[in-house]
Amino acid sequence: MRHILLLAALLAPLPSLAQTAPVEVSQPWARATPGHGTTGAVYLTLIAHGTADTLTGISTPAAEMAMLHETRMENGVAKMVMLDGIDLPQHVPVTFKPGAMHIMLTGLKQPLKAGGSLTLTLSFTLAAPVTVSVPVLAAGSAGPQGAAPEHDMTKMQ
Ligand SMILES: [Cu+2]
Repeated sequence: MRHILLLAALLAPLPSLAQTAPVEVSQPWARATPGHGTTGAVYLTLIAHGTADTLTGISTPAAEMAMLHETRMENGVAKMVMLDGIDLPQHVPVTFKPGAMHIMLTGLKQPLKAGGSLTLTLSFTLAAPVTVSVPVLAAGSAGPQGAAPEHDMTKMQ
């Protein structure tokens, strides 16, 4: 009897030894690439539900390279800056969106077509990697469901 209880204990989840809670990936989307374009961008929102974490890498079978980029304005000129990692504060959504942080795909194996999708794997310092399916939206799209308003000034006090 004792060894059966021991086995049950071994099979039960061990919260104390488990990795930190998974990072939630919500509303991923990519913009359709015009023509035969080989460069694309993916946007999404991340929430670290465990401890604070860091997004350290991105990979996809759809492109040769996936990089973390941020578009910054410098002297009125939009510049893309490559980031090594992105800090994810605990429980605070971090949003990638057009004109700001984005995941840049270069060397796309085929153009991203609206209605299609691609698979993306995100790696973190602490949490286990997460693989998501990213729907491709029309080239002019601002995001899923028309995207949440970026800043609702009427609610800001
Ligand atoms: Cu970029």
